Amino acid sequence: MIEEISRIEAEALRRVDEVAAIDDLRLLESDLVGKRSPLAEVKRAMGRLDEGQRAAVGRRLNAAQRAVSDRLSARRAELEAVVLLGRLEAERLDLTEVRSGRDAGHLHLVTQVIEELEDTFVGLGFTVAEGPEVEDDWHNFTALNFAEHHPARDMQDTFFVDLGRPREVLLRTHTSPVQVRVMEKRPPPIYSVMPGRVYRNEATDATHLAVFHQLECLVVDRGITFGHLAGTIDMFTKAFFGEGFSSRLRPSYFPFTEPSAEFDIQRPDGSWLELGGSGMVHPNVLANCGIDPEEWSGFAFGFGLDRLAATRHGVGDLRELMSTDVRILSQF
Ligand code: FA5
Repeated sequence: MIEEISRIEAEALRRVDEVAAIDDLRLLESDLVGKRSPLAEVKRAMGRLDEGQRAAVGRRLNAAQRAVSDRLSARRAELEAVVLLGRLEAERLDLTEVRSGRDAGHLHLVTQVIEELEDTFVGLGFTVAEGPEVEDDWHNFTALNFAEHHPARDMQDTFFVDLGRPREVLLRTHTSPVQVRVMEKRPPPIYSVMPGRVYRNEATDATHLAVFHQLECLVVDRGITFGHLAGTIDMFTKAFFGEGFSSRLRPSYFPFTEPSAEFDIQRPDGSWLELGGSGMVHPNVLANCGIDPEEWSGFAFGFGLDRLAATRHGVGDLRELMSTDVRILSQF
């Protein structure tokens, strides 16, 4: 009987090795280890043996069953690997094709502007700071001296987030809350710029987006005056745009600066581009951030980056900056 088992085992192993497809292996498996397999027949026949013989045959039978199942598992793994390789090969995407060509892609126009402005300001001795896009009322409004029910809060139409108390959590409407975060975190002197995405609940048109970008500049030090503000704006204008450009300030109102001014830049052809808002940091804002307004003073300005990028590249409609159309994107 032991010889019979050896013969069945050798035959079974040979058949496993010969199988070439995973489905055939499944069929073979039930032939070799199923209830009607030759080894199962042997097991049934063992009942007729006496006890001494039965132990020896039983050990041999177990070894044969294990050898056959081990060979089945090994062959299954081999065949599954072949199937997987075939599938990977069939579904392969050659991504290098996209990367190596002339149309290899580039940074978005606004990202290019942000990186250039950061370089310009870092060159002037500023650090770069960031803040969250989901803000709270304190940083976006209250710390910036927007009175609770003052209409100034409606200057910037706000997207509120359904979280916490009503109107407590919102998508920041400007980058000015990052000023507050910077002042809360570290003591003056502060020379920082803060670029980022902002959100306003506005109808979009050629000059307005609901999601756009600003860059904020904040300086807090001893003896800072309006002259430093005007001088810094003019210096950055020339460093970023070139010597042919200049800037001007016009009186305006923001709750967080006093006095406040809008600022424009003049192109070499004499035309003006309205860029952003500015002013001396309001003493209430300094105090709200734990800075003594008797000892320190500062200026801040903030401007729109999308209008800047669009003007520079002659894009007439800001909405085109949001386009995913390759015919538009590949022009820049
Ligand atoms: C502000 O957001 C102030 N935080 C700016 C500021 C900073 C003032 C520091 C004083 C001190 P304003 O809402 O005017 O100000 O927006 C500033 C600039 O963002 C605008 O001049 C414009 O360039 C850009 N901007 C405003 N709304 C939109 C919009 N819907 N789409 C695209 N750009 C916009």
